[in-house]
Amino acid sequence: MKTRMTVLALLLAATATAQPAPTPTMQPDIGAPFNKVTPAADYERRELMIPMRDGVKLFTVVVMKKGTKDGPILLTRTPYNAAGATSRNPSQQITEILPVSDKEFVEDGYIRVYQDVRGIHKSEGDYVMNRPLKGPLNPTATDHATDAYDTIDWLVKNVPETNGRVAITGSSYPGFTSLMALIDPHPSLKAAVPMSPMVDGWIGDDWFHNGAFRQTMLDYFTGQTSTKSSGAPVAMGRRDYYAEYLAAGSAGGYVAKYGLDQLPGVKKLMEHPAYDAWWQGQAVDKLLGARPLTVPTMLVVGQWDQEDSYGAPAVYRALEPKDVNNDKLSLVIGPWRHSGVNYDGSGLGVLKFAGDTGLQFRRDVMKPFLDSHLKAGAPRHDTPPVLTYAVNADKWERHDRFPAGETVNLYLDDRFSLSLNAPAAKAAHDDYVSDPAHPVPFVPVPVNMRDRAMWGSWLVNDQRHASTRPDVVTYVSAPLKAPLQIHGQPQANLFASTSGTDSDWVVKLIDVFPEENSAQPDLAGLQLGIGMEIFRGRYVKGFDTPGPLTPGKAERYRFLLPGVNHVIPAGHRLMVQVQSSWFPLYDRNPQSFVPNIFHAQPKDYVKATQGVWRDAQRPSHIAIPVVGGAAAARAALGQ
Ligand code: PG9
Repeated sequence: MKTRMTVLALLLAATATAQPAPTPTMQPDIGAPFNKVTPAADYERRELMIPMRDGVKLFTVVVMKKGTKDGPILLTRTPYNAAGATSRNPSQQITEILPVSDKEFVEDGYIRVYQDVRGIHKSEGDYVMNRPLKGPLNPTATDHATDAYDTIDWLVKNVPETNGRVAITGSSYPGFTSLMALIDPHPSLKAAVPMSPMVDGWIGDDWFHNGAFRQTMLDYFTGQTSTKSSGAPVAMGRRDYYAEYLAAGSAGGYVAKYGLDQLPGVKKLMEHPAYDAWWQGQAVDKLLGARPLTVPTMLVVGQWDQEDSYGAPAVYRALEPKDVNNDKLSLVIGPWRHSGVNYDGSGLGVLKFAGDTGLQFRRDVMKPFLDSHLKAGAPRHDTPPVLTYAVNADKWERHDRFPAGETVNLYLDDRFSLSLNAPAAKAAHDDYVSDPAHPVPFVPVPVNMRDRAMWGSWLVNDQRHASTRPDVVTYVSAPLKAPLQIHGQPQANLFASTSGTDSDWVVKLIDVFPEENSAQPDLAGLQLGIGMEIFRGRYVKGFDTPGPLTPGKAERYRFLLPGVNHVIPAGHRLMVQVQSSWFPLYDRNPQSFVPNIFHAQPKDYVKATQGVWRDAQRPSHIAIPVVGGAAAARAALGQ
C-alpha cells in the first residue's frame, strides 16, 4: 500500500513539473517564431533560399498538392513578391493560395514555383530593373539568364517530387524573365510561355513608344524601387493626373517636384531619351534573334495590351525564321488587356466575348502544350503556329503565319473619307492646330491613373471623346458592305508636316459600330480602337538620331500598330484619327526641338499648325493586313 501511494505521489509531482511556466506579463508579443499550422491543407508549401553561382540566395516558394510524385515544375521569376503570390488567401486549399491561373496546372500534378528575382522582396543581392545581360551593360557575373539556369539546376536536383522537367512562364516583367531564361537555357527547361513580355522598353513596351515617353509609368518606380518591398505611391494628393502633369510642366518637372530623381532607375531613363546603345543592348528580341531557338516557346499577348503590346510579336518576328520545322514557336493573341490572359477573359470594358477566353487558353491550349513537353506519355499538343481570337466573330482561329492578312492600303482621302485608291491630287492636306496647353486626353478627364479598371480597359474606350475635338482629324468610310478581317499588325504611313520643329503623331485605326443598337446600347455608335500608336517626330530619321523637323515639310512617318485579329462586320465603318498629343499617358511634345524633352521649359511649348497630307506624292495611308487581300477589301468597302 505504502509503495502504491509513493508511485502516485511521484506521478502527481511529475505532472506538476510538466506544466509550462506562466508567460511573463512583459514578454514581448511580437518576435517569437510563428509557423502557420494548416492541419487540413491539401498542399505542401516550402520557402527556400536557392544559391546562385555568386553565392547570392534567391527566395523561392515551391507549392504542390500533397502526394505529388513525378511532377513537372512550372516556374515564374518575379519582382512582384513570391510570398504574396503563393499566399493570396488564408486558405488550406492550393487553388485558393495560388493565383487563379494556376488552378488547371496544380490540380493536375504540376509543382508551382515562384521566385523573387535578385535583390527584391526576400531575395538577396542587388536589384537592377530589367537587369541587362552580362556584357557591356552589366559587368557582373549574373543576369536573369544565369539566375534562371542556376534556379532550374537546383530545383531539379533538390525537389524530390519532380520529374526533372521544367517550364517557365509569367506575364509582363515575369514574361521578360521567361524570355531571358531562353538565352542560355538549362537542359531541363523544356518549354516557355512568356506572356505580355516586356521586350523593348523604348520602341513599344513600358517606358516609351517610338520615342514618346509614357510619363504615367513614373509612379511604377516608387512602388518598385524606393524600398525592397512595395514602396509607397507618389503623394500626389489630387486624383486628376491630367491637371497634375499639366501643372508640373514636363515629365522632368514631375520628377523634380516629387523627388523621383533620387531613384537611379528614373535617372537612367532621363539620361537615355533616345534609342542609344543602352536601349539597343537590352532589346530582348535582338538578343534572342542572335541565338538558336531550342526551347519550344509559346508567346502570348492581348490585342488590347495597354503596357506591353510590342514585345510578343517582335520576338515572334525575330524567332520565326529559326523555327524551320514549325514546331518550336507559336504566337497567341487573345482579346485581353495587359496580363488579361491570367484572369477572367469573358469581356473587356463594354465588350463581351464567347465565354472566358482566358480560361479557354490556359485549359485548352497552354496546358496541353506544357503537358506534351513536360509529362511522360502526354499526347502531342495541337497548337498551331498562330492562334488568335477573332474579335467580333467571337471564335479562336488557327493560322500558319502571322500576319494571315495581305497588305492593302487604306488611304486618307478628301472630305475626310477613306479609300482603297491612292489619291491623285497635287497638293492636299488637312490641318489642325495642336496646342500643348490643351493636349488631347487619352481618356476623358479627370484621369485617375490609380483606377485599375480604367487603366486595364482604356484601349477599348469609346474614341468619340477625341473625334469631337478640333485638334483631332477624323477620316471615316461608308458602312461596310461585307465583313473585313484584319489579321496582323497594321502599319501607319503618315505624311505629315508641322509649323514647329518637333511633333508627336498619334494614329488610331477604329471600328465604328452602327448608331442603333437597342439590345446593347453600350455598343451603339462605339468608336472602338482596333490599334492605336504614337510616334515622336524627332526620330523620323532614325531612333538613335533625333533631330529638328523642318517647319512645313511633310515627312513620312511609318510605324506599326499592335497585332490584332479583328473582324469588322458589315454595317460597321472604318475610321482613322490623327492627333498630336495623348496626355497625360505620354508627356507633351513641346513642338519646338529641345535636346532632351524631359527638361523642356515652359517657353519651349508652342502651338503648331499640323498638316496631314493626302496627295499623289504624299499619300497618307494605313497598310492593313486583310484576310483575302485586295478583293476582300474591295468587296467590304464597295470600291
Ligand atoms: N508592364 C510592367 C513592367 C514590366 C517591366 C518593367 C516595368 C514595368 C509589368 O506589368 O510588369
